[in-house]
Amino acid sequence: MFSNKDRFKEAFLKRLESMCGKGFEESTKRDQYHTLGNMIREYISSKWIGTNELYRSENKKQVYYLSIEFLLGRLLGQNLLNLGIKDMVEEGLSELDIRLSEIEECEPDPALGNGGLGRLAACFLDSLATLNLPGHGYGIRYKHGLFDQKIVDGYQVELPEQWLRHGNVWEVRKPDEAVEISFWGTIETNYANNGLSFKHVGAEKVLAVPYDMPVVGYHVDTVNTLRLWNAEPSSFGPNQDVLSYKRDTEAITDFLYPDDTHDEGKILRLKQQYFLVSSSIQRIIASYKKENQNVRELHHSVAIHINDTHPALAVPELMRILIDVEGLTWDEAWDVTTNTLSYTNHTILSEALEKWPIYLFKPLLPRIFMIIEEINERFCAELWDRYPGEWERIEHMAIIAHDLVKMAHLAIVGSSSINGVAKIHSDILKNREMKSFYEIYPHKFNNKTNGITHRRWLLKANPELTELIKEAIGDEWVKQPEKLLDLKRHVYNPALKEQFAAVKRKRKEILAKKIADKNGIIVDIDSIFDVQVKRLHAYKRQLLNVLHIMYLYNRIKEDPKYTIQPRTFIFGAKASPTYYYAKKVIKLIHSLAEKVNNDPRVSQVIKVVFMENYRVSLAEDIFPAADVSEQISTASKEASGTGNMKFMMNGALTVGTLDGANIEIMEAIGKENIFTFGLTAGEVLKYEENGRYRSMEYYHHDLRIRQVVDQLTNGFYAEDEGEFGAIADSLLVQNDQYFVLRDFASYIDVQEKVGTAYQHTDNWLEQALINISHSGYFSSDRTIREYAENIWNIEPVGVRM
Ligand code: B1H
Repeated sequence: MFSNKDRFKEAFLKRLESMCGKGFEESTKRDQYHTLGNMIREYISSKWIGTNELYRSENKKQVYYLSIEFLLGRLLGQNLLNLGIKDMVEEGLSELDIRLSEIEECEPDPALGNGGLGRLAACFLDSLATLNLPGHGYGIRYKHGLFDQKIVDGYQVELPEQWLRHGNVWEVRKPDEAVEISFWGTIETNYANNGLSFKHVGAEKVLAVPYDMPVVGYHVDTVNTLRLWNAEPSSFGPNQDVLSYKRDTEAITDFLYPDDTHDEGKILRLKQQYFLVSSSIQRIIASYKKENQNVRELHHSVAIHINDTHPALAVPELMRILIDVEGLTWDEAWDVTTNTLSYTNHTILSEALEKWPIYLFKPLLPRIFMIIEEINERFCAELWDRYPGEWERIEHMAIIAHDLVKMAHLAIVGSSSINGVAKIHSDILKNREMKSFYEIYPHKFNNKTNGITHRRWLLKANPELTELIKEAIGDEWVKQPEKLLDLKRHVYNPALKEQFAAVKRKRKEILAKKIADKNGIIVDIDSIFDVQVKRLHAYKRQLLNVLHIMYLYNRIKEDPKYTIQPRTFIFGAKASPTYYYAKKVIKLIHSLAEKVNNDPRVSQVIKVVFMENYRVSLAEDIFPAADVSEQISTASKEASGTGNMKFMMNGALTVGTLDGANIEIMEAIGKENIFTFGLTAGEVLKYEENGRYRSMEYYHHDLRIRQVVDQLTNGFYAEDEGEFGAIADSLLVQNDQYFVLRDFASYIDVQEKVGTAYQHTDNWLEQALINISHSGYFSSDRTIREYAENIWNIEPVGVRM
């Protein structure tokens, strides 16, 4: 049906009728979306089956990527692109007077993740499939993904996300592969003929039903699987209240916790984590045993990756199955477990560190808790041998201490590999955060700098730039993104610069139209589009950006002769619903926008725009239109960042601190092609150690700072003077934990340089092109190759249909 345009059209019309029970004329856009989606899923299915059969028959090692989040974004366009049938379908549809882009808009944007961590998992899936690597994602099929954000009077309001309301055309329910998960109950220990055995009695059982989604590689026949688990009632005992049992069970996969880099510590979250881990590992072992006899050799055929600590219960769960079900000894099971598992750390922020109180943990997961106790005892005994008498060190490293289960310690002890997500982050793990573990396990620690899939963030999001690059250097880079470097030879070519400027302009116009439609704000296409889009968090310092704009406002008002390059400041950010400070910053951005955009003179040169409901699909409109990328986290706090890479790939210049992957971006493109400022990570960490920072001094000595900070609470930005009190307090009363005031002057300076640089158009365009040409290194294909070779030990399997 996809062999040529006419066949496609014919099949489409026929399918539309049979699926929707109406003729073409009466069909809605959504009918058309569902029809096309189903046709494509069907088209994929032969490749999907073929891939699975091949993996079975070749019996090569496979990796399972366990993640509590997969921030997929819409799949229709990406699948069409990867299958190589997008142009044909687009043409066929247009002959039926249907615009593919309008159909794509009908697809809900599955937001099964909060931010970088979940989006990284989605990029990895795309790279695994494209590189023909046998790797699959295991996650949770949340009924409600990350909330939809509405702005009402400048305040964030959260609405439940409803991606499954009209069904999901990509998924296949596999009830035959459902497994049972046990919560609560007690453990009976039996001393049978010279061995112990354990029986979990009185447990509450939950059924985990898998829903599989195909992951289509780009222009290859490999189709891997993303398996999302759904919680459903299992059998229940005679005394159970059926309705409340059903409600409690389904609650497990009801919603995604809306916290980014923050640990919620709720029992339902722990249930989610064990639910994901237990169902995944049970199934992985079952499918291993179909082709292999000996579970002692599991690690030769299977690698299981733990994405942050959320799936760290994989350590005791794998032990449980190997010992209680498969009958291995402790030592045998430990050998298999530690050789199968690997773990990525994504943050050093202490508020993100997962620590479960025993009083919650032990009753919910009694057997798992016993196993963790045993792991802990053996680990502490080893430490005692190595550091006799060093109680403090041992207490500090223990997996269970002060009535808490420390998930990071569990993951470190139970894995063969521990990696950070950018060089500086991995170094901080080794030399500070996890120093004591690095000392005993130096071989386990390594770095894997994050990447993004250029197929979504360049080919799909920016077809105009894609075409331009192809015209300049051909298309080898599409398969080998590092070849974008070929563009470097053309950077000074005036025609290319001009064409790039035209592409950027076109994308700015498209975004400007969206802004006009959604926000009712008319922005100047010739202004710098200066963009900060990411989760709202104090450490990411949206506030620094805001204070700079407040300063500019004051400058423009006070000095009639002050001229600057016009700028449009664009924000997009969701705040965790319970994060008070973050929500106040959103309100502040709106109050600032109100003032700036309505001032006759100021609004001639600057505008402030907050784009509601930032998500993957909106991001695809924003990155291609950006001139300036704001990556201004407090140095040492942003483990890597991945938005920075998406901007770079689309030819925006970075204003950034020396943090996360910004540093590696700078090393790739050269210092002269990035605008860096502020404290270094070393300086921040030193301040944190010696406690010598006094934000008040900066407030008193810099008039610009005093003015903007005072304006937070003197009625300038809110009638209610208390409205932004919490923000002012964070800066002064709480001594500015994230060094906003410390970096303020440096940020103002660098922003002035940006304004001037933009006026040297030729030079700016060259710098933008240099950024693009070095962005290939930051493709997740490079990252995934490194994981495959150095951590998972997996090889490509040549799927050929
Ligand atoms: C990142 C998280 C995170 N780091 C806890 N940590 C969560 C932690 O729901 N939770 O409990 C959710 C998310 N997310 C991000 O990972 C880092 O901040 C980024 O710097 C990094 O680029 C990204 C991917 O590695």
